[in-house]
This record gives sequence, structure tokens and C-alpha cells, in this order.
Amino acid sequence: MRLSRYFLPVLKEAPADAQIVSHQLMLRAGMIKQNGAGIYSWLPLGMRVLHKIEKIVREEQERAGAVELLMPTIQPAELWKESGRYDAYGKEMLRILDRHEREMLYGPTNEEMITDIFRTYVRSYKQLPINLYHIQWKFRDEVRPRFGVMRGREFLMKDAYSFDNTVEAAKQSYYRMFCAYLNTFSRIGLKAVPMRADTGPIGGDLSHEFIVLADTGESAVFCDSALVDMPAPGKDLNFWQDLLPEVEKRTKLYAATEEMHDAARFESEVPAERRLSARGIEVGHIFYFGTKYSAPMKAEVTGQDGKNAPVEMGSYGIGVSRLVGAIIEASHDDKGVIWPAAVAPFEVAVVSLRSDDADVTKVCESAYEQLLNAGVDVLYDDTGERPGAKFSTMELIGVPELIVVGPKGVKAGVVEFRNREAGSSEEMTLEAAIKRCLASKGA
Ligand code: 5CA
Repeated sequence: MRLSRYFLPVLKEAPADAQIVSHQLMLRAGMIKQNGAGIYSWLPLGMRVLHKIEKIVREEQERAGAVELLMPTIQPAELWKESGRYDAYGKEMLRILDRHEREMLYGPTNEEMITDIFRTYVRSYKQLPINLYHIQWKFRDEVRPRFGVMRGREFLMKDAYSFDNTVEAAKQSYYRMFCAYLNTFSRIGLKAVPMRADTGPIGGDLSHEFIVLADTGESAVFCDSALVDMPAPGKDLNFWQDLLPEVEKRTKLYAATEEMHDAARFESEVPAERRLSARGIEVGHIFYFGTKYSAPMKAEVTGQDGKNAPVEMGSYGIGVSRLVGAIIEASHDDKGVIWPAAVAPFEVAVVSLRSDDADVTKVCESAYEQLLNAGVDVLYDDTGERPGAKFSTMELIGVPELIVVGPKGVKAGVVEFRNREAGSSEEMTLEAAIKRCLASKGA
């Protein structure tokens, strides 16, 4: 992408009402634009990050056996009346009347709709297990939308739904997703702590939240320190089975300390020694709720014994748009965002220090072309801005690696290779710089 043709409306200063660093940086880096309370447009740079997160989420869902579909944002109220949640959900649900005065709603979640899809097509235990997911916008009329995309009213969620024949099989599906979540957050470059949680309006009696530690988080983190010691980002967790004994060990520990469950609910009652004095951001939440929806909605399957019984279900959410804010909270400095490589909107930038110099331009064009051809997400700053302003923008938007091309270097046959996170700068040939970029991409 040539910066001269890109849409990157960076701001010198963040609007005064942006209270936390991720919100400030997302506005300043031209990633989002607020359109209403808790409602945002995703500008090109923000959308790139969103797509990169989605891609990782998809890959890990598919690896865990979940199958993608797409349900609508607008749902008929009838389904929610069947489950009993239409009245129970309260004011967070955005209710709409269509031109025929039919009651509709903008989906805050999709348990009812997926249960309806399931019951239309599946009859026998032989067709199970099934796990279906989608990545779709949700709307919750939050009392206090705040912190930018962290607590929006419209937000992007990955929600998966598992269907099993027995309680044991359903728990297996639950822990399979548990492991998929550890993989997902690790690949994104985050350390997310699983914590036993309250189930709220989704229901059920087994639930975990995945929390990214950050001072600005809205969730208080209470858990055994053993649980905090989860695999470090980047560690290859590979296949979920490898991890299952470990997860079981850890979850037994939960089971052993029932107060942990209460701790998640009643912040004030947690004894000081059990607190991590930490706060965190909930980036994922998984639930096992058995037949809470399948029983009232009559989503039944014929079992091995020939009898019909409601299917065992769980649901599994990831806050895809919230993750963008959470990553920035966890990874930034006073100059801007430091993206983990896997989700950086651009992996490399070629920065021309003199766009009016033909030799400099020739080297830049060659670097840009080679990187594009190698499949690297490259931003080419071909504008006539001052070098200082160019570097500030690159640091603000968090491009991990820069190839800087200036007249002196070109004469000497070198470019400057900069690394955002390390703050390092080295001179080398263009060929060597490109090799370095490809190496960090794993190509
Ligand atoms: N149906 C279940 C699981 S699919 C569900 O809706 N779970 S949830 O309510 O916990 O939401 C899943 C995830 O969406 C949360 O962990 C959080 O990361 C994200 N999320 C929830 N509310 C918001 C919001 N207002 N703004 C941004 N992200 C949100």
C-alpha cells in the first residue's frame, strides 16, 4: 500500500473524552471513528487488525473442529420467547418493530437462533458432535458504553455453539474449546488467564472467562496463582490433547476450591491473599449450560436407546473487536502501539526520506515490489512529509519493521533497518534488509 493513496487520518492529539490508552491510540492512529455512543466505524488501518485477529480465531476454531456459518444480525423475537429470554434479557436488548409491527431484535448473542437451526436438521445422536460458529456483529445497549471498542454497544464477536449427546461429551467439547482459546490468545501474542466465572444471562453452571491482565481492565482477577502460570505467548501448544491433562489438573483445582467461583462473583468478599491485585480485560467467555435452551425449544435427538432427549449444549465467545483494544493495552509505549507481529496491520514499512530524489525512489520502489511479491503486508511511505513526522506516524501506528531509504545510504549502497519493539537501527544492504523482513515473517 502506498501511503500517498492510503486513508490514514492520524491525529496529533486524542480527543479529551478518550480515557484509556488503547482508545486514545486507536483514535490517534486513525483506526476507528466514533459515530454514536458505543458505535464505531472501522477505518482501513483498524479493519486490517480486525481481519488479522479474525483469521487466527478462524484457524483455531476450525482446528478444534468447529464449522463456520453466518447468522443474521436481526432476529425474530419469537425464538427468544420460546427460550424465555425475551423478557429476561432486559434493556440491553435492542428491540425493533418492522413495518408489519412484527417484533424483531438486533442479536446480542445467538443461542436461540443456532438451536433453531440445529432442531431443523439434526435428529440422531449419530450426527453428533456438532460445533457451529460465526463471526458477526452484536448489539448490546450497554448502560455505560466506554473505553472505545472495549465496551461498545455494537461489537464483533466470534460465537461458537456445541451440541453433544451426553454430559461427558459436552464437557469434552467445552475443554476442547478451552484449549482452542489458549492457542488463539497465545498466537495473537497475548497472555490470557482462564478464570472460573459467573454465567450471567447466558446461564449454566460451568463457565470460564479468559482475562488479559491490564490495569485499565474492568474485570477484577481473582484466581489461584497456579492458574496464572499459563503457557507464554508464542509457545506452540499444537494440538489440544497435549494440553488436556494440564487443563484437567487446573480445572480440578477449581473444582476443589468452590470459593473461587464465588470469588468471581463477589469482589468485596475475596480475601486479600487470594487477589492478584490485578485487573484484567475479559476477551473470551465459555459456557456449558446443558439443556437450558434445547429443552424449552425442543431441540431433541434420538439416543442409542431409541429415546428422544434434549441435546447438551455449550457456547463460546471471543470479543474480536474488544481484542484490538486489549492488545494495545497490553502492548504500547509512549510513542504508540507495539503490535505483536501476528496482528500488525502492516508488517513492514518502506520509508523514503526524499521522495523527490530519483535514486532514492528507485530503491524504495524495488524494496516495495520485492516485499509485495513475497506476500508481505508492506506500507510504502512515498509522501513528501518531513522524516521526523514520518517516523512519528510509523511509531504511532506500530509498524514492527522499517526499511528507511535516504540519499546518503543509497550512495553507500545501504538502507537502514529499524525494529519498533527493540528500538534498534542497523545499516545493511537492501537485500539483507528484505531477508530480515522475510525471516521475521517466517517465510
Ligand atoms: N453467547 C455467549 C458466548 S458465545 C456470550 O455472549 N458470551 S459473552 O456475553 O461473555 O460475550 C462474549 C465476549 O464478547 C466477551 O468475553 C467479551 O470479550 C465480548 N463482549 C461482550 N460485551 C462486549 C461489549 N459491550 N463490547 C465489546 N466486547 C464485548
